[in-house]
Amino acid sequence: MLKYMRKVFIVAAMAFLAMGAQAQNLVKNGNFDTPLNNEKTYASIPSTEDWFAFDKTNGATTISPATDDEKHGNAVQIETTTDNSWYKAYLGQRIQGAEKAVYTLSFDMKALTDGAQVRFFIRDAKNDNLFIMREGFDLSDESTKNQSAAAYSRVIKKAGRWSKVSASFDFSKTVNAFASIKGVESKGGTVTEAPVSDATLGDFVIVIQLQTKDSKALIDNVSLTKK
Ligand SMILES: [Ca+2]
Repeated sequence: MLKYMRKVFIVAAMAFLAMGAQAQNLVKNGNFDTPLNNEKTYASIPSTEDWFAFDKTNGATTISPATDDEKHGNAVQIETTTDNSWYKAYLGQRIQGAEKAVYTLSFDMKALTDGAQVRFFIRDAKNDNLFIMREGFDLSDESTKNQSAAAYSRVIKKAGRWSKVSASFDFSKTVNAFASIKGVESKGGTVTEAPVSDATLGDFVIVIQLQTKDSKALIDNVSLTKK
């Protein structure tokens, strides 16, 4: 009996350790076990802390619940019929509370059209022009002047299979513009880096969207975890 008890205790302790080692996912319902509710789409960020479909394209982009193979089950399908600007249409979730640390945003994606281009970033929930900065992004680096300091973009060449997309964000820093450094400067502006505020850390939105027209993809297993 004692021997059995000891065995149970060891198994329980190991399970506990395994749980502790796994970084906490700040995204709720990242696997869409509860299907996305898209009965209503939003043209401004809602107060909900659940997934939401943001749409300022009058339906040119649709974001809807979908199901795939047994492994993935519920997912979300994004379909575009027009090119998409960063502020127009996206799958979003409002999150309240991160630390001043580097976090990795990760998700599974299955392109349903060849060359589907996904873009993802993290913005302040209230300020339209305040973004968490990409990890390691250097505003003065000439080689990345054509890139956004806020957003990552990936092209999935071949349709039909799942792949993992991930990149890291530095939650100690924000930038005041979405466009590329060169793009902002060509209009006489400046991209400025600033330390993150408690307001941003306590209320931000993760954004996942397709960039180009006539693209379709499934998204699943979204996580935001400390690196
Ligand atoms: Ca799923």
